[in-house]
Amino acid sequence: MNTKHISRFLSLVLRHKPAALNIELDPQGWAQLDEVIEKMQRKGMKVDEKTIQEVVASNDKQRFKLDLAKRRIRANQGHSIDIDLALAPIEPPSRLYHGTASRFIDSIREKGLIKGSRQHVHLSFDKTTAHKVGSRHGKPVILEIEAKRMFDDGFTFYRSENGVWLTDRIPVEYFSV
Ligand code: HQG
Repeated sequence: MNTKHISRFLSLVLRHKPAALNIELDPQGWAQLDEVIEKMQRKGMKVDEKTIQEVVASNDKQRFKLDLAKRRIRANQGHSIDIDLALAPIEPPSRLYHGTASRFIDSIREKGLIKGSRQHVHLSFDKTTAHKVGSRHGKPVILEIEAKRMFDDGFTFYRSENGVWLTDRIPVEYFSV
């Protein structure tokens, strides 16, 4: 099992489906590292503490975090299950970007950006990242969001440990034209 496969599997378990590994996450999304490793091994996956540490450290988007004692692991963002990352609200920059696919645009222009199955709408700090995010879904389109104006109007923003900006929804009036 290579690093990418392990990362994919951890994303599934830590963001969406802990039952796939027969584990439970605590309210902040942490899993016990020992238990994760043992249960992955039981499934025939060749992992140990060192492999997991390497996956966490080398992950292109820094998707995972180990706690200080390296006893627990969690995903930094992207959850569909109901956990509380306990992030502090923070003032966003003037503009943030959302990468999506052209086939969603009509619906987005009508309803605004909604979080769908995830816990937040995800925004990128720069256009390059937004472009990559959008490409995952099809022909990429980048929306520019007037984040600071939203913040001034009372919307709450968070930034995950790996630099993804998160908010609840984005009404259409905050898209810059
Ligand atoms: C779209 C990746 C129709 C939205 C990235 C997106 C991110 C609408 C899709 C993270 C809509 C949801 C999340 C509306 C939003 N009508 N479509 N009103 N509002 N959408 O995958 O933001 O690689 O749940 O534009 O880096 O693409 O997994 O969200 O296209 O941080 O670590 O509905 O996933 O990180 O798709 O990506 P997703 P996302 P990882």
